Amino acid sequence: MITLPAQPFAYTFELARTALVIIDMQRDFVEPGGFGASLGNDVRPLQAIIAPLQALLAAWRAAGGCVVHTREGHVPDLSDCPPAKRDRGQPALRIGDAGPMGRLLVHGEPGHAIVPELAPQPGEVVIDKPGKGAFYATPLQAELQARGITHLLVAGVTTEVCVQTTMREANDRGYDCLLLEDCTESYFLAFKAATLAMVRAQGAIVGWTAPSTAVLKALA
Ligand code: C5J
Repeated sequence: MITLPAQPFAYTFELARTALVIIDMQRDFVEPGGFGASLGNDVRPLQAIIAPLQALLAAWRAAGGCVVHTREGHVPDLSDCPPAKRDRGQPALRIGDAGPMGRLLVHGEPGHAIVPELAPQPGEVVIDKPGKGAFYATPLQAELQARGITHLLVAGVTTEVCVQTTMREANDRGYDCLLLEDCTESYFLAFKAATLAMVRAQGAIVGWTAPSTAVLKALA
């Protein structure tokens, strides 16, 4: 068992029963010209988490931990994209439109890919998800159950959308979730801070938060 300092109190997990879940670290969210930028966002703050996440991923792999990557996106005919999702707002480009990195949030397009620094390795779980939460319309629950996973270390983007939605879905399914503070980011600083506070409020009502250095120290 590993116990590390976290908020609102110490987090305990067993390596063999814990997955590192990296949410949507796709070019479409962190690079100019992608889906995130099409909504008018400055994507640069999201790029800052690549380095700490890369260090954590390397240590987690070296320790033999289970790794799960998710990608938000849709099949090319957009049959898994509700019109409400595509039509919402007034973006410069919509899901499925052609941009500099190919069609936005469409499977197989350059922008749909995970950034090269965090690219999945053979044997790691890759979940393609049409929604914000990683459990909706995906095999994630089955993949975790098949591996005996009970705890999730959660990272990725964006904190208040796909990361938080996935944590809440996981929490309702009984997983103990730790959100890695410096390995998640939002286009909105205030939204990230609010999400961290919401997650750990009321005695870890959704989960715990800690910096990735706490995990690195525990694994060393
Ligand atoms: C969003 C995500 N923000 N991965 N997706 O639309 O958080």
